[in-house]
Amino acid sequence: MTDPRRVALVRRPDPTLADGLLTHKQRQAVDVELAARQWAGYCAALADAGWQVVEVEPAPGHADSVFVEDTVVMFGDLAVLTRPGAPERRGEVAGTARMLRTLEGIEVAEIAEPGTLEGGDVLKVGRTVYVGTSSRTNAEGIRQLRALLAPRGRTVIAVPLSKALHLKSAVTALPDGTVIGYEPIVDAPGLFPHFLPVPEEDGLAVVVLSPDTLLMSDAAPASAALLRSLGYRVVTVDIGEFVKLEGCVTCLSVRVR
Ligand code: CIR
Repeated sequence: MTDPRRVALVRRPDPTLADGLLTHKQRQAVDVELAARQWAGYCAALADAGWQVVEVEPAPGHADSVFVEDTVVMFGDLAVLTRPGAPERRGEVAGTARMLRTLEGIEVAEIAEPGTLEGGDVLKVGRTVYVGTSSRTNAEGIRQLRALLAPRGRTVIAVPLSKALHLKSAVTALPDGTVIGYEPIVDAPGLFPHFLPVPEEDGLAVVVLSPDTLLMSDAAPASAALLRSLGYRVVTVDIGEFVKLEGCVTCLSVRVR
């Protein structure tokens, strides 16, 4: 059994990565070897920040499996396995489930048919859990998540989403609870008590590496400068090949604790 403290789950890009699903973007050629180097750089940034980087077993033939965040959402010791709205992605969940069962003290629940939910739609801010009503997450999935979390003292707030793939393709959160987003693709910024627009779409996604350090794409210098001016240290990585497939920094890992 692995001690789950400071574990970050990742999944190596599949050789078919370039065939990943697209919803809002036009297909661009993806350099799979460059993507592999970018992925290694992303994992190194997590490790440098003190995370124990643990690989989930590959899901052969699943082009989008590198976006491991979509397969599970962690709420403290509770892991909620998802049921992706994209049928092509459902085969990615079993490997994540097997990995989670090797982590000590983690309780595993799951979203069941006909519910659908993808991890990219779930944004945790303190005890509040915002869930995007995307093309991948349905009302039944949100109901099931609410039923799992209400007894654990967490409130699920559903957020309309029409201009982005996932909720976290439009907004993410800073350690102090400020929700940051790229306003042109946020349906209802007024739903968040503290909302701060960032100047670049590539700048809306942050991974909280520690209470004062954020990981973000290197393609958003003005947003990075804004976040630095707020007192955060910002580490940047090149994830350009994954952005072509509608991914961002958050979706490439699951921080367990
Ligand atoms: C998909 O369409 O499912 C992938 N091409 C991108 C998933 C990105 N995941 C995320 O932002 N959580």
